[in-house]
Amino acid sequence: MTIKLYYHPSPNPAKVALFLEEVGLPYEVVVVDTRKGEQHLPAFLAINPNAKTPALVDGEATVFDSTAILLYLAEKTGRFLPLDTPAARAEMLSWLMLVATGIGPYSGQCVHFKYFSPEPK
Ligand SMILES: N[C@@H](CCC(=O)N[C@@H](CS)C(=O)NCC(=O)O)C(=O)O
Repeated sequence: MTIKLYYHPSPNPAKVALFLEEVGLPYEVVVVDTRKGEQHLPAFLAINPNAKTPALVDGEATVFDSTAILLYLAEKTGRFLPLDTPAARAEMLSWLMLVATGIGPYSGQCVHFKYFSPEPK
């Protein structure tokens, strides 16, 4: 069964699309237009109750949040994982979580406040 990637052209979904392209796994894009509010439709909320893209359905597996999806795909394919040693895993997890909890959210807030909710001058 083909993987379905619930996608909007923005940074977090792009991480997953890049991974899938790099490993050459076939997948089908399901567009979720977040500018039209499609992330709040019941059919999508059943896949990601957090109402954000990306999300991925792979047969019986449903996974949302870009970092969870990257780890899921890395484990499924055996790609982009370091040697299975505590030191190598620690380094990989540290950089992955830095992007997930530091760079990603703060970049998102920067775009939001700069373009969508700017301070009144
Ligand atoms: N922690 C989530 C963040 C996902 C996220 O913020 N997605 C954005 C697109 S980059 C989105 O769906 N925004 C629509 C909204 O917040 O309503 C992840 O890493 O997947």
